[in-house]
Amino acid sequence: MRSSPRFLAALLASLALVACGDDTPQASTGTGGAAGDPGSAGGGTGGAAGDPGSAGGGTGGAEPDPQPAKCSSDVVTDDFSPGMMKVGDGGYSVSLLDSVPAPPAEGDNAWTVLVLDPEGNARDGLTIDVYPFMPDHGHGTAVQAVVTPTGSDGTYGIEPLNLFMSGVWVVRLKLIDPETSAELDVVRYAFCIKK
Ligand SMILES: [Cu+2]
Repeated sequence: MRSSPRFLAALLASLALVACGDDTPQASTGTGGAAGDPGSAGGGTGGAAGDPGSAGGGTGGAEPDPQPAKCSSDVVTDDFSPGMMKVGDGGYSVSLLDSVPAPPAEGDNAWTVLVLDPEGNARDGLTIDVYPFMPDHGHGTAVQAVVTPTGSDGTYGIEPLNLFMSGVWVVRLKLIDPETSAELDVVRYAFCIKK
């Protein structure tokens, strides 16, 4: 069940979206539709090229960085902001309420997330599987993040989120119904992690 074709399709679709520099629509609010047809992954019709080079916010920043992160040029990353929300194909939303440190950085991070169901209700009691992954290197982390409910308001703590090297990390959160083991939704964050 866990590696169902639907999941794989969704993953591929998301990767395709990321690669096409079109990740932002996932963050849109609104209940409408929840269409989610992962099958459209192969789409990538004309013009989707984009200029991935503009992803990381560019050079020439004010603060000198002795060891700038080697972020991929073809993965669009998110700019961290507290509360940033991702909506999965199934209509569930995950808001990243807080990250320690903020923005996420190399090493162990602690996240607090809020999960809402498609109707917008806080959703407690879910199993959340956490998959940090570096797409440019093809590896995750050996350190298993522990997910702990932090209240009865749909919030969960995630730590340690072991982003052990600088570069692009895609953190995938899989929402699972603990009673049926059914996968309810998947959302993902992508950050350029710096030292
Ligand atoms: Cu790596």
